[in-house]
Amino acid sequence: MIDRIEQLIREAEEFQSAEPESIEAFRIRYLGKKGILNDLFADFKSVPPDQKRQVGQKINELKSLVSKRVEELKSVVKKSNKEGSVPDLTVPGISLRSGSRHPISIVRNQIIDIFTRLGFNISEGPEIEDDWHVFSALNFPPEHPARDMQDTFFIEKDPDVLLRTHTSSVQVRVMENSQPPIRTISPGRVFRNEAISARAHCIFHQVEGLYIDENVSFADLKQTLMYFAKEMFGDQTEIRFRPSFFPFTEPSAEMDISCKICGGKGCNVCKYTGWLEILGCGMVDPNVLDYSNIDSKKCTGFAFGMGIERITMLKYEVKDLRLYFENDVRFLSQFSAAF
Ligand code: 2NM
Repeated sequence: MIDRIEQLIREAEEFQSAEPESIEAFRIRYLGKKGILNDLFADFKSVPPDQKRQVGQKINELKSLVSKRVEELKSVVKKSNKEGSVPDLTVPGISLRSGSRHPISIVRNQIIDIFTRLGFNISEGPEIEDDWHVFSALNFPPEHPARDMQDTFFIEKDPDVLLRTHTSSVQVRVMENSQPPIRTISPGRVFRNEAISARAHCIFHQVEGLYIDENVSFADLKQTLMYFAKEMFGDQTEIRFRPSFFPFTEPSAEMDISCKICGGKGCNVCKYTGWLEILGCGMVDPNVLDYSNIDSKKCTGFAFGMGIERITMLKYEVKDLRLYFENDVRFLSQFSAAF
C-alpha cells in the first residue's frame, strides 16, 4: 500500500495543466466523493495496526499535496486570464467616422484665408442692430424700400431694434472706432424678411470687405477682387464689372466671373451668358465716411459684399438654398472635414 501511495504522490507532483477543466478533473479524481483519497481512507481500515501510523501519514501527505497543487494551478490560470484581458494590439481597430464641415463654413474659411493673405483683418459685430448702423450711417434715404417691414425684421420700432440685413453694419462700427488705414472683412449671418424658396432664405451668410486709406482707387478694387476670384475659382477665371447702384457706394458695380461650369461657352447654370454674378462692390460714398468721422477729403475707400451661399452654390453646384439649413447628413457628409 505504501508503494501505491508513493506512486500517486509522484503522479500528483508531475501533473501539469493550464486548462481549468482538466485541473478540476484532477481535483475530482483525487479529492472527489468517489476519488482516490476516499478509496485510500476506506482501505486504511484494513491496514495492520503497526503500519497505520506510517500509512496514515502518507495518505495525509498525498491529500495536502493534491490540494496545494490544485490551488497553484488555478492561480496560474487566473493570472494568465488577467493578462489575456489586455487588448490584442494586432486586431484591426474600429474606425471612427469623422464628421464633415458645413459647406458654408468651408467656403467662409476659404474667403477669410484669401483676404487675410492680402492684409485684411476680421471684424465682427452684433446681429441685433439699430437703424443707424444698418441704414442711416450707410446713406440709405429715409424712405428707402429696404427699411420696409417687408424686407427687414424689426424687433422694436421705438427705440429701433432690428436684425441686420447686411454685415455693412459691422463696418460702420469699425469706421466709428478706428482711423485709416482700414482693411477689414466681416463675415456673418444676416436676416431678411423673405419667403423661403430654392433661391431665397430669411437667414443667410455674407462677407463684406472694406478698404480705406489715402488714394485708394477703383483700380485697387479691381485688382483685389480679381485676385480673390482667381484664388477662389481657379487661375483661368476671368472677371467683368457691370455698373450698379447701392446707397453706400458711388460708383457701384456688380462683378461677374466667367462660368466655371462651361468655361464661358454657355450652360444652364450661367443661363447661356457665360458669366456668373458673384458680388457687389464700389467706392465708399463720401457721405458714409463722413457719417463715421472719417475725413472724406483725405481718404477714399472701396467696399464689396458677397453672399456665401451663392459662392458655395457655384463652387459645389448646390441647386437649392434650403439644403444649407436642413442639416440632412446625406447632403452634409458629401463635404470634407478639411479647412
Ligand atoms: C455690397 C456692395 C457694395 C459695402 C459697403 C460697406 C461700407 F460699410 F463700407 F459702406 N460695406 N459693404 C458694400 C458695398 C456691400 O454688398 C453687395
